[in-house]
Formats: sequence, C-alpha cells, structure tokens
Amino acid sequence: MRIDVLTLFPEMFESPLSHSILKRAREAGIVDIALTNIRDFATDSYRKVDDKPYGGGPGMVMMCAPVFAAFEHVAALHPAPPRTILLTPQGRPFTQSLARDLSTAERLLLIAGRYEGFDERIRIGLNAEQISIGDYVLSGGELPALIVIDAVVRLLPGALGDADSTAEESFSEGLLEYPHYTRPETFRGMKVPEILLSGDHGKVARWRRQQRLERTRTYRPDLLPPDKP
Ligand code: 9D3
Repeated sequence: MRIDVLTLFPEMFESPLSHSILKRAREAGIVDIALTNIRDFATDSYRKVDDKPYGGGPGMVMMCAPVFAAFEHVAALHPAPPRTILLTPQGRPFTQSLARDLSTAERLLLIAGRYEGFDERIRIGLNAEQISIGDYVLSGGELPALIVIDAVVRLLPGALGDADSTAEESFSEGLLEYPHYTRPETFRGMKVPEILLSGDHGKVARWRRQQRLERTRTYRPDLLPPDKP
C-alpha cells in the first residue's frame, strides 16, 4: 500500500512512523508512506495557507490553492488513483470496520487540516471522503491521520510479527479482552487467579470467555446485543 499525507506539520508524524509495527512495515516494503508539507505549495511569497472565512466569523480557513497544488503534485508520484480522505470533526466515525475497508485500498491520500477547517471546495474538488476519530475537540488532523495509519497498516498482510498476535482479535470481535497476567504469581499481595495456574486448558478457555462477557457487560454494555423483552 502507498499512503501520502498532506500536512502543515510533517514533523509530527516522524516519530510515530519510526517505531515498532509501523517502522517494521515500512522497512519490509509493506507500506510506503510519504509526507508532504502543504506550505511548500503555497502560491504567494508569504507561504500563506489560510485565510479569513467569507461571511465572517472566528478563525481561519485552509485555502484551496495550496491543497490542490500539493494534491496534484503527490497524485502524480504514483500510478494508482488514491482514496482521498480529509480528517475532519464532521467526518464519518472511524471504526475497526472502516479500518478493515481502508486496508483493502492500493493507495490512500490523507489530508490533515489546521484552523477552523477546509474550504468546502477542497472536499468537492478532490472527491474526498471525511473521517473523524471521535467526538472530542483536537487541535488538528495530524493525530487523527496517525491513528488511521496505525489501525490500517497493522491489518496489511505481513505487518504483524509473530509476537504481535492478531488471530484471536478477528473471531473474538465485539467483546472486550479477558484479563492478562504474567510473572510473578504474587505481586504486592495480589495473586494470579488459580485457574490460570491449573494447566487445564478447557477450564482456562471457559474462564476467559466468562471474563470477557462480564467485562463487556460492566464496561461496554453498548457492545452487547440488546436485552430480550
Ligand atoms: C468553532 C468550532 N471549532 C472548534 C471547536 C471546530 C473545530 C475545527 C477544527 C474543532 C476541531 C478542529 C480540529 N480537529 C480536527 O481537525 C479533527 C478532529 C477532531 O477535532 N476530533 C476528532 N476527529 C478529528 S479528525 C480532524
């Protein structure tokens, strides 16, 4: 997969893209991620990328010209037509299901905004989808873009090493995980549940299933099917 990111803050991406699973996936050639600074495509000598909103109101708006120029530049760097995504608070909620859908694309082009938002003609002219990562106010689209990249890349074939298990996640979807324990058996008086030390794999499996249901009912009842009347 090829992923292009258009942003005013490419440096914000460097560390997260250079560690652990994302680092390995890039080094293995599973994903090719390229960062482009929208400011490099500003069309005036002040390198201006934002302007006042028509109709008045607070804040500034991302201008069309630099974003279109950056888009046209990166679009031509690779043969596949990109699935173009604006990170915006009014976007479609990002879910594991949307991550799975995006992971089937040959090419993604993510656009992270700052200020109050994008000139509407950017969405229309670039035929872009919009994604939000949740109902809270952030300072821009950079962290959301990184979250989309992380969730998508780990789904690409070969992206997870043997140590990073995903097999269970796929069939156990819709329930929270069971509690995990590792050595020592007792830590500050807190003991590992006896069943996990029993060596009885059937009992362990039933206990974990039960724990998952209980934890889901306690912490995330919204994930369970509605009660029968
Ligand atoms: C006057 C209203 N504005 C500030 C409260 C709206 C607004 C504009 C731009 C709020 C946040 C932002 C910057 N956020 C993003 O670019 C963003 C975002 C987010 O804030 N929450 C969840 N997902 C996303 S994706 C992009």
